Amino acid sequence: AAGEVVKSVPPELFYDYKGIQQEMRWEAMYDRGYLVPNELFYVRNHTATPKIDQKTWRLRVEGSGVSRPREFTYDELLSLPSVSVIRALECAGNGRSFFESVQGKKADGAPWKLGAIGVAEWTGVPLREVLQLAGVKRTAKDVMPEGLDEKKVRRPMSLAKALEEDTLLVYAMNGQTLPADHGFPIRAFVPGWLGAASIKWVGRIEVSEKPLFSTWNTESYVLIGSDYQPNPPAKGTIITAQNIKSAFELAWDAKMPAGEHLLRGRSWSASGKIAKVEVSLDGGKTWQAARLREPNLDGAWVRWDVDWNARPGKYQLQAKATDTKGNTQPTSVPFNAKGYLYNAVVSHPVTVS
Ligand code: MTE
Ligand code: MO
Repeated sequence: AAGEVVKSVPPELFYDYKGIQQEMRWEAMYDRGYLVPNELFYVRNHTATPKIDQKTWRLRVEGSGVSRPREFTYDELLSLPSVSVIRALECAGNGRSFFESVQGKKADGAPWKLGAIGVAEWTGVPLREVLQLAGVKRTAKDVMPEGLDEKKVRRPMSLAKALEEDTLLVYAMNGQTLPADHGFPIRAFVPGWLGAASIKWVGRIEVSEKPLFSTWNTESYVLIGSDYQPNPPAKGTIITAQNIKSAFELAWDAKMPAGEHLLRGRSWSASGKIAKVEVSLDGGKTWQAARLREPNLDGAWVRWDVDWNARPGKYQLQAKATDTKGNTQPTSVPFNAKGYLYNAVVSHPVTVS
């Protein structure tokens, strides 16, 4: 149903799945800058965007892992030291539709192509500041932010991840007050991890001396399939870090006139900067190095381009990125039931006439 997210999601900019999952169309990035503007950033909600009044909103920090459980008002939180980072946020299910279109196996969930990612500047208070004010214990193990949405979406992270300097409680996105759909008044931002760890509309943070679980790390956001082992109480491998991928800034499918084109795209890795991007204009037979365009920020993405004198015909364009740690995109990915972490090289269909 329409109206479940607050922002306007015109069909030329987004694919809509059930009114609550809005995928950025990559062609809309072609003439834009490094960051994805808030209006074009993908939205992934489990239910409708809640409306929260920041005057009555409180953040409660509690659990066996803190010695001084306490509450913060919005103003108290905003008065704490803050930092800004430019980083990618990506859904674990980004690329899910390719399990079906390439492998013929349908995975559960929204059939994202590659637009469930964005890069923004996130401004907020390091989570560790808040944890320290609540007297986080050395013996604390897991930290679990919880959303104020209908299903109280929540998912734990290790204390070590929570204490990293760029794990944030975010209140601004690209210099603007955090939009409702992206978690107003406060969202977690857990860099490099699956998007689901970056809990929106946070109202409570549980800190525990025991490992924490929720259905979002026992049933959802786990890799389930014959290549993965159950990991009780989780039904499979619990996902933490994201991987490496590439996308063309082209419509899906793309149609273009014959002649000279500047093909553009972006590549990203959660493990480091992109070292090189190779592009194939003939379905993987021959490859050429794309030109990389600065900036190339760690944990964000790099823009790249190649010239193409396109003759009439049907093409499968491919892009393959390698990061500075040597991670590269594989040719195939083992199937998992919920369709996470598909990062094989994708064939992008283009018709030139
Ligand atoms: N937080 C809450 N409270 N509820 C949600 O449904 N969705 C998660 C995460 N945080 C979600 C949430 C998922 S699966 C992703 S991919 C990101 O938010 C999406 O963030 P965005 O909508 O700002 O792009
Ligand atoms: Mo997600």
